[in-house]
Amino acid sequence: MTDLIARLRAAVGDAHVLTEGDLAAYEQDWRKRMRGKALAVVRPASTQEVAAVVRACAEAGAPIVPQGGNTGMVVGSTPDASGREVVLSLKRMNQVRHIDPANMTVTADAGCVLQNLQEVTEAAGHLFPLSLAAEGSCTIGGNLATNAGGTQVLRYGNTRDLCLGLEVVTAQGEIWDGLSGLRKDNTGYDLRDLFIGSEGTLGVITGATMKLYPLPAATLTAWAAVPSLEAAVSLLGLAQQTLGASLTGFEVMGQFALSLVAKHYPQQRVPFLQETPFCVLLENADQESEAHARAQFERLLETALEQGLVTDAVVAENIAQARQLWHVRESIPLAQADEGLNIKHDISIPVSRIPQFCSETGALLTSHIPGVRLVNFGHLGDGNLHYNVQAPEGGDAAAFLSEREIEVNTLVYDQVQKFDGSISAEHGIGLLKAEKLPHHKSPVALGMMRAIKLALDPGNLLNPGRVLGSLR
Ligand code: FAD
Ligand code: 2HG
Ligand code: ZN
Repeated sequence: MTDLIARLRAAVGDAHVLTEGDLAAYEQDWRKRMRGKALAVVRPASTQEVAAVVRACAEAGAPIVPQGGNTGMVVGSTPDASGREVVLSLKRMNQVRHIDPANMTVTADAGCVLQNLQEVTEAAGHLFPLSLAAEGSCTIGGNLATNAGGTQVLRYGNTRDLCLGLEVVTAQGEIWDGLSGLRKDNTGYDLRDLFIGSEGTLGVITGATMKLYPLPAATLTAWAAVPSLEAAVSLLGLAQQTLGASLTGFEVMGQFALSLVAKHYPQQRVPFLQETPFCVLLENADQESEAHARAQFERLLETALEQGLVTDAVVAENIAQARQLWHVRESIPLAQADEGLNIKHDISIPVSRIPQFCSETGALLTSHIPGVRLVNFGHLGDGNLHYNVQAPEGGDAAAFLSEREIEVNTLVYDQVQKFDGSISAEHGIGLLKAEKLPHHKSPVALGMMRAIKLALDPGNLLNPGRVLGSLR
């Protein structure tokens, strides 16, 4: 392996091949579920350098773990404990390459931090709508590799829907320049869509061309107390009817999830916390004017109050207030982490069936595990719930996970299957859910996925074991 390290150093420079010192930022996943050991962390600065790194690793038979911001939720971007895997960090490839205003596209390096991409495009007068709480550290390459969702999917779709072209280094170390800004291109198989959502198992994304949108004239945020999940689903229907395409976000938050924010961040004010089992956060991005958006929002909320779908509501008066409301919502994953290790289920269910799913599954879980705490929130507008499970109050969270995680996952995922849902709506499979995938995907689908993996990466060197588990 000394030969490999020497080749990596030659490819990217000595200072960018890390083999000692504190590598926790690269070896530990965000949720602290696993800590691995890398053979080396390599930080290339260009697509050519990525290609040279991949070629060197391929010749040495060293597995590669691509890594962006390392904010993933399913342990996909950190090395295993073998000490054999090379972490390929894209963080130095962080430039916005080009904005094409007439084509409404932006082309950026894969390691470009999402918030930076949002800010640069906004300064140029455009909206890049992908938005999630990790945006200050996740990268556009990681967003593409996981096909991230976030809080604007209702209006703009997932990351896949925002992407027009990719640049990828293949498992053989070749560069595929697919950086097209075309909205129509039917010239055979869609290679771009193959790499999106492949979680680093098929190629290393080094650049992307993404769609831009006009900035809205006004964006308003409302927070509503709802008496039940059924009411939240009806409110979603009413909001879609009233606001049409202006409805850009519709998030639901359970009382216990919000109480964790109040507990761990007492400086934050959580509206209606004591009064209601669920709150909903709505966003209305209007192309006309703030007055128009406010009038529409008020009409919606008045009707909802009359119909008993909402018991109380507040519309943010200004941007600072809107940010505070979003901050409460986005603090839930952090507050949950502060509360202790936990089990996450990032599931999607047809929206209409979510209330029944929650009442049935909640009853099953509490009868199996008295005192279990459900941290329930998510992107209701997309049918995507974060149906998370926290150990009973005062219990040892690590012991709870080692004793009960398999049972809890089986119970929840069996319910998801019963309700025609998916066991991963937006976070992906990684290492954490790889064992579960065969139970929830048809043998035909799995067979095609394995065939694609072996065709593109016959040596199984790109993120081996993630998504598909062992290929043998
Ligand atoms: P990483 O975590 O570094 O990597 C994720 C996966 O992609 C790994 O398998 C890795 O190998 C692969 N990968 C990374 N870069 C590349 C590349 N250039 N080429 C090939 N493969 C690559 N996710 C959502 O979908 N919606 C949310 O609302 C959301 N909110 C979050 C909130 C918080 C507080 C946190 C911590 C996470 C959240 N996430 C959310 C999860 C996470 O932010 C996303 O999965 C994000 O897309 C990961 O980007 P990253 O750059 O951190 O990727
Ligand atoms: C979010 O929507 C993220 O905030 C994280 O997808 C979800 O912590 C989670 O379970
Ligand atoms: Zn989410």
